[in-house]
Amino acid sequence: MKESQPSAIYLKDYQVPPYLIDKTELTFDLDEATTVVTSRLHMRRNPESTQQNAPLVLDGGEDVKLIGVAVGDCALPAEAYRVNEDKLVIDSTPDAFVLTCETLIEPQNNTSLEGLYRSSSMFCTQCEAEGFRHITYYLDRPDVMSVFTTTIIADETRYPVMLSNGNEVERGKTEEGKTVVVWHDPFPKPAYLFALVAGDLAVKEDVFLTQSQREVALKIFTESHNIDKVDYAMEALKRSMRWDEETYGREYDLDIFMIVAVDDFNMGAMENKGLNIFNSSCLLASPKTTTDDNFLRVEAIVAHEYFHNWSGNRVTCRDWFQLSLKEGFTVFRDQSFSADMHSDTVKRVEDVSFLKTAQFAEDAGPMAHPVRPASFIEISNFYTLTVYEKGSEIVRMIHTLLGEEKFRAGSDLYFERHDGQAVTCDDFVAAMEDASSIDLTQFRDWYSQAGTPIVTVTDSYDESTKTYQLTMTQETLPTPGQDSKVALHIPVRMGLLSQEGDLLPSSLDGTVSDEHVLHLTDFEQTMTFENVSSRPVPSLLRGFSAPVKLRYEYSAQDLLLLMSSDADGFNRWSAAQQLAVNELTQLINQAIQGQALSVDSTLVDGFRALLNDGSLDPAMVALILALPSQAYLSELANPIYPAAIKQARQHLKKQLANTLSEEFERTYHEHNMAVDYQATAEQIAHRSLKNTALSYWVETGTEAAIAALTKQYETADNMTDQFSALSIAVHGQLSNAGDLLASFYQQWQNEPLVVNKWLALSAGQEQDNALQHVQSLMAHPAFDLKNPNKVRSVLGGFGQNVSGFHNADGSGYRFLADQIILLNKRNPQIASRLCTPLTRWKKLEPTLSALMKAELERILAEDLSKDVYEVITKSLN
Ligand code: 0A1
Ligand code: ZN
Repeated sequence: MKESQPSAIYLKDYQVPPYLIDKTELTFDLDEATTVVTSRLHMRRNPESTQQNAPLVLDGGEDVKLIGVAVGDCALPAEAYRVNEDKLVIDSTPDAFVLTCETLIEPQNNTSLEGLYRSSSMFCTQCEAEGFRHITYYLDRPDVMSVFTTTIIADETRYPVMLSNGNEVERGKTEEGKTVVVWHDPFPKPAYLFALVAGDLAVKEDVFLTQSQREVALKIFTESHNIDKVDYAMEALKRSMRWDEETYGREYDLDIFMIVAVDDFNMGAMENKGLNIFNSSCLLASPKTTTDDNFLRVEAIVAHEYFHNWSGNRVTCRDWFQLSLKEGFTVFRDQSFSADMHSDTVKRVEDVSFLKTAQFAEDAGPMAHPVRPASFIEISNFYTLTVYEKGSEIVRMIHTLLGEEKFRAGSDLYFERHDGQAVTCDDFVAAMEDASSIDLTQFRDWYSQAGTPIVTVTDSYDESTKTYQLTMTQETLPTPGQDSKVALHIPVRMGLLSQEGDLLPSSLDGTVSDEHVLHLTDFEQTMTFENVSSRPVPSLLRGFSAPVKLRYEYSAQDLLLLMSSDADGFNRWSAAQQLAVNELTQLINQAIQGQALSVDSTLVDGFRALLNDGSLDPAMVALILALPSQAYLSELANPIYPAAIKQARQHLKKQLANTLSEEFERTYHEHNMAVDYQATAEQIAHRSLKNTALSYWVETGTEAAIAALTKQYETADNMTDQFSALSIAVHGQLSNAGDLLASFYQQWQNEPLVVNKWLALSAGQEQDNALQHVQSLMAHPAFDLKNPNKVRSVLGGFGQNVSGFHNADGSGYRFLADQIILLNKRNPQIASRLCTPLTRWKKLEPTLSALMKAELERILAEDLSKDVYEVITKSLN
């Protein structure tokens, strides 16, 4: 452990910056050995600051070497400034001045992938959240917005492409023959949106005509061997640009929009102004190498980064506590876009499943925090599911409360009022409120209160008066640092069904309708519906109208009725899922108690009906047939017995497969169509049902099923079908799984993104010697500890491996802890993310829990990065 431990910073301590930077002029002299960065910052004291005599304190990093600093024309003598750890402090400055700094950095030795670094043969940057300070000394905070001019000097033979934000305004040569390119971005921006790329890159070009008839040049850059895989991203970009005009009235503002793909990247992608940088796994796509899921992910991320141009760049965050201002809103925008491009219900089911599995777990664990955190040690740890996904749910609830039209008016007002500013979540809500005249005072608590509310509903029906009463309570359990909780404003969209499954209109507060939005604002509330002609079955929380845990005692009959008849597609899925959860919960308990597992007939009957109803959307049928995941069942369990969950799932799947084998076989063949691959909703739906049916069918172990799988693997003309066959063989533990894995690697060893999928699947393979297998993968030539995608594939895959990771001797936990210690200093962001599975130790059954805790303690004994330190200490608290 270090002597002085990292300390937290607090939202309540926010102060406006004492200095402003109107203009930023940067010169990069790029070189293999050292890169020289010269900055000229046009600075002045901030008239709004109360600290008029404060010294100038610039942020830097231990990896930045200061060569010289000048104020105006005068180089500062050594006694006029000091470098304290990572800050440059200048005690006295004029009110307005130009500060010149010369610094040296070594991008080739930068393994953290923050600031300027090398990926393959190119230079690239990642500055969000606080990466810019690893390039040069600066006021590296989002409320300091500046107009950037960037000069790049490099050897053109190695770096023919030299890019930065905005427009290219000049090109020339130095006396030594190096090439000089100057970029100017007219829009003031914080340093976290700065970007630079230099390399030998291929480009795909296109043009977009905006709604006001301006031509925008679109350019996607990759290493030359990947340029055949960007067509899909380019089309997705154009769809996004059009959608943002049509849906939000937002037009693109520069004459050029560029995207660059890099192989080494900590996250998915980054919205730098006019120059987005993408993890190649989130940009490149082709039918032969990319699965349906990955196509949709590329489209969603291209859209997400593009939408940030308004929600994030034109209007940005005042401080990092407000991160959800841009992320929650932008996720909501990308989710709506994908829903519009494909299927609304399918998209909602996928997003909600993810939220309920992963965000709910985060919100119930030691890292639980409000969507607008009140404090943090390391901001990189707060790019979380809570800030992103729950943040999006908050925006969605505002949309539900205001309705489409007023929501759009609120968004228009927000962009108009705050264009060019750095603002807060509260400013966003205020714009929504002002444009709609709807009071969101209580609603604002969603931003400051952590934890998932539990909403419990009971009901009663009075035959004689035809009235139906719903009583709802809400409770949010304590989270770290928040012992007592307030009642939130929870919108509950709902309707009533008759026992025959028909819509049952009702009257609530004088409004007669099939559907109502209830406002749960107290800890307990009763709603009375009038004119309800018969005893209803309630369809509650339609479309998942609020991120809560709903508790209502549905009978199996109620669930079957909702599953087959509810008007809301999302709730049809939700009822089916509840039915499966109920079944699995019983099986898990039997497994824990060492009893024989026995499956009830309700779910089997429900699935049979589903498979025999030809009128349903195949995508929805596939979603319903996919049993609740190991991770979701772990979220619901307390304590978690991983092996019992796995056993219950396997048992149920086999029972369903054996009982409904004919239905699965027929469904497989019905949806196995010969078509030219396209990533359209319709084709994706058929493939997903076909492959889901196959995964059941092979559980029967019949020769016909195995032969169908093998044939599909061998003859598939697209990665979705090939990889599905392979995964089914691996997860179904078929005897040919090993051979197929080997042949798959042989075939795809020169396609790194496909190899990453192979690494993840191999690491997740349940087997007796799972740990040794993962260790051999890390020694495999395809593995590279410097590449975050590969680390995520192997260690992420291993985290899902129940027999390997949760091995009773603790070896799986020890192995993961070793990798965290190894990466702690090299790449703190990745190391910190790898800690996530270990943060769940308190919920595990006692023996595993103790083993996991011991590993957290072992990590804590190391000299830790801020990132890892924060997660480990909070987990042990
Ligand atoms: N703003 C990006 C996410 C992002 C955050 C940090 C990064 O580097 C550590 C990179 C990307 C987004 O929301 O897509
Ligand atoms: Zn984002």
